[in-house]
Amino acid sequence: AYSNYQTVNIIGYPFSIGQPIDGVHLGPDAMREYGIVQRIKRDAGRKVRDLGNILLDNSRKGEQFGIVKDPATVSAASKLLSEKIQSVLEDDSLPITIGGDHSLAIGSIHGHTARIDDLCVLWIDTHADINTGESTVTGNMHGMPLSILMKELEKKRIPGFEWAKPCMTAKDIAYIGLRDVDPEEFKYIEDIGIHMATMADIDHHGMGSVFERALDTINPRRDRPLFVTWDIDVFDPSEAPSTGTAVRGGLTLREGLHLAEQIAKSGLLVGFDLVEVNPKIGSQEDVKKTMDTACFIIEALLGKTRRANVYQKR
Ligand code: EXY
Ligand code: MN
Ligand code: MN
Ligand code: MN
Repeated sequence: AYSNYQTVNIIGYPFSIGQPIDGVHLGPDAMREYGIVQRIKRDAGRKVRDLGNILLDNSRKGEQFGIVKDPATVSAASKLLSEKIQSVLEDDSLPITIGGDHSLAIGSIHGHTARIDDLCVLWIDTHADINTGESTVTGNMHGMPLSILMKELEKKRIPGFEWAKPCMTAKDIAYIGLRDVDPEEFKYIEDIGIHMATMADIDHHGMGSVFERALDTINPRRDRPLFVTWDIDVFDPSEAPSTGTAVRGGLTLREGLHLAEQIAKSGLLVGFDLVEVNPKIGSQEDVKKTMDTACFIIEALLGKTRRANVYQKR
């Protein structure tokens, strides 16, 4: 098992330029104020280090490539995250990156693949986040990170990401939770052959078998290190209202916990992101509920179960 790390390192990524709504860059500090570090320390059974926020440039320049907004700023910030992840992985710990918008996955996944061989990824999200410069309708880079990482889409890459060689292919990645996929994204997913478990699959098969089927696809011998990039908007807005691209018909908290507990139990987890919490969206109780949902998931990914309020030592 890879997940018997004794140290968990929290990295804050205060970035919002991948999408248009103000506030998502405040996610890391809002989660700290909410008590995420203490909550993990209380039950984690591991050392928890808060490494602070990446010192990045989160200012809009108004640059565009086609309709893609501020790709150079997104690239520079993601590069800093990749470098940070690589240095943290050197001292044998499990990095948790708290966003910030989902463009951060460019840096987190690149950083992990630079240090960990044979990495596979679960993309837990309402959205496919695989738009290219040609296919995007909004120009928002939080809808594009996977297109920058996929070898099969290298020819469609926008300039400015030369530092990040494409590091993922179809057999390395599986989606769980999709329900808002653009037509062009769906074409890419079909052409490339990426495994997708939509909300319909979850309704039909249940989260237990959806997880097993996803791992059967990307990790058949259960011997590949697993990275998880978790977009809080995968939840139903009733569970996580404070996020920029909420879509009804999402996960219940119980489905999310079932998935996170299975990931932890696999013993394969080597790192994860928790993205798109926006503390400026909705009422105070909306924000609190969203951050509580995020904390539940982080604790469950680190091994907390509903059997007992103490992390099971692996
Ligand atoms: N597919 C739409 C777009 O490309 O803009 C919406 C993307 C939402 C992305 C959020 C992070 O999950
Ligand atoms: Mn996303
Ligand atoms: Mn999303
Ligand atoms: Mn989102």
